[in-house]
Amino acid sequence: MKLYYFPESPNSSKVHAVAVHLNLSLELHFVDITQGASHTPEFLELNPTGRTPVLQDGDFVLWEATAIMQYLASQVPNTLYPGDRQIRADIARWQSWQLAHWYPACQTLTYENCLKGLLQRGAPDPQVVQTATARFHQEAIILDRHLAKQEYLVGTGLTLADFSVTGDLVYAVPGQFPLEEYPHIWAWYARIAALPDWQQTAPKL
Ligand SMILES: N[C@@H](CCC(=O)N[C@@H](CS)C(=O)NCC(=O)O)C(=O)O
Repeated sequence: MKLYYFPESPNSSKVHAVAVHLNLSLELHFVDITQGASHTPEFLELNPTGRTPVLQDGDFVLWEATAIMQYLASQVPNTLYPGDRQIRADIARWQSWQLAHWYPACQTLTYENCLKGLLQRGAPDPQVVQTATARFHQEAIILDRHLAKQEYLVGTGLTLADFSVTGDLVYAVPGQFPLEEYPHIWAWYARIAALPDWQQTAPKL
């Protein structure tokens, strides 16, 4: 299987981490999105949205990190994505929340407080940061309360849900996420970030 990816992006690194965790061998293809490499005619044939990551398994091409993680985890029996219907639904719940609510909350802070400067697009907009911070708190409270009760998002062990939701915390420090009030999120993130597969694949900040 081939993975077209941009290693500095959590969307790519979380997919890569799952493959490493499951001992699945992937042929890695670096796509330099900073140089427009995800908008070439060849790449758009693979993914018309012009985004990474993309998985290619023979004739089957799959984009969207969450779908790719589920596909990879469906290749071999494992505890990241157990067969039990309710556990899978619970994982889907957190992955859906991540896509719909957590990612947008984190992404705006990452962009305003970190990427904008790196891309030389000016200073953070205080109004946007204020609105994004309020939105971040709204979601972080839910996550922190949940993690006060259990070590991992679903059941008692590590699952795809943890890889999905922690991905957005990779830029927590440069993105100045207001995480001081959320000790359970920090402790959980530290546990995931210490995993050898995460260490091997996480963006090098
Ligand atoms: N919802 C997509 C988001 C993918 C995405 O936004 N990828 C970014 C990197 S973080 C990208 O490749 N952007 C290139 C571009 O938009 O030109 C997923 O989960 O895979």
